[in-house]
Amino acid sequence: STDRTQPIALLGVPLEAGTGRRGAAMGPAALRVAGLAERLEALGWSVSDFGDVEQLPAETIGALHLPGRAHVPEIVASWVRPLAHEARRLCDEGYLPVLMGGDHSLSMGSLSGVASYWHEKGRPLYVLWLDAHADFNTPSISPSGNLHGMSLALAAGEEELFPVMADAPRAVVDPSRMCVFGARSIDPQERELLRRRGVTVCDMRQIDENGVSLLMRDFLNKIRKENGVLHVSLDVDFLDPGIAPGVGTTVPGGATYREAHLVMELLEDAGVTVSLDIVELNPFLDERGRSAIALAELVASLFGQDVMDRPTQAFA
Ligand code: 6HN
Ligand code: MN
Ligand code: MN
Ligand code: MN
Repeated sequence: STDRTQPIALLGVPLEAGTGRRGAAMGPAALRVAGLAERLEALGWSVSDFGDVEQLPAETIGALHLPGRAHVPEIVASWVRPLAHEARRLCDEGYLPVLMGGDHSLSMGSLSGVASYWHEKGRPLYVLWLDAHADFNTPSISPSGNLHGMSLALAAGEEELFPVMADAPRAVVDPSRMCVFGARSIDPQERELLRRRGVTVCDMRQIDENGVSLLMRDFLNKIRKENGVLHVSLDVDFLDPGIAPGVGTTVPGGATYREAHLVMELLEDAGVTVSLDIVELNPFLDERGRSAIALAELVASLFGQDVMDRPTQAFA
C-alpha cells in the first residue's frame, strides 16, 4: 500500500525548551541508537539521515510577546522556524519527512512546513495526534505555559501563537481534519476550545468501548474519500508508561503495545501517511532504551513491518 519508491528523510530536532523537563534533547540520538534508519532500510526503504536541524542564533529572533503564559517562546522559535523551512524543503524534494524529537513543540515547525506544501498542492491535510494530551492550549488558557502543550492549536490557526513562527512557511490545518487519539489528560479550557473548533477527540474510554480498529477506520476512510493525506504525530506518552517510561509526562492508562501496533498496521494499510513526528522521548528517564526501541518498532510497523516479519532476536 505504501509507496516505497519515496525516500524517507530523517531529521533530528534536539529541542526541549517547550517542556518543563530536561532530557528530550537527547531523543534524536536515542532513536538513532535504537536503529530507526536501519530498521526502515531493512524493509526496503531508502533512508537519508540529514542529522539535526540547525538552531537559529538568538539575536535573529528577538523578544516575542505572547499573551498569557508561554515559557521561552524565543528558544522554541529558534528551532521551529528553521524546522518549518526544512520540512517544506524535504517535501519539495520528494522525501517523506520523519522528524525525531525533541519535545512536542517541534510540531509547530514540522506541521507548518508540511501544511504549507500540501496547501499549495491542493490536497486536504489531515492530522492524527497520538497522545495522552491534546496539545490544544493557547498562551491565554494554558495552565503550565509550556509550549509543547500548544502545538496542535498553532497548526489549527490559533493566532495567539503565530508570533512563534513569524514568516516561516505555514498553512492552517482545518481543525475538523484533526483527530486526537489516545487522550486521557485534557485541561478544562483546552477541552472547551477543542469542542469549539470541532477537533475529533478519541479518548481512552472510546478506545476501550469501540476498539482501535473501528475508530481508526472511520478516520482513515474519511481521508481516502477526500483524496487527502495524513501527518502523524506520535507522542511517547500515547503509550502506557509500562511499555514506554521514557517520557516526562507519563499518564496511566495508555495504549498497550498491541493497540499501538494495530494503529500502525492500519496506517500502513491505508497508505496515506506523508510525514511523521516522533516526539517527547526522554532518554534520561528511559529504562535501558526500552521506550526508544518500542518507538523504533512501532515506526517500523507503520512503514510495513508485519508481526510475522519481526526479527526473532531482541534488538540491542
Ligand atoms: N505533551 N496539557 C498540559 C499542558 O501543560 O499544557 C500537558 C501538555 C503535555 C504536552 O505531552 O506534548
Ligand atoms: Mn504531546
Ligand atoms: Mn503528551
Ligand atoms: Mn502490515
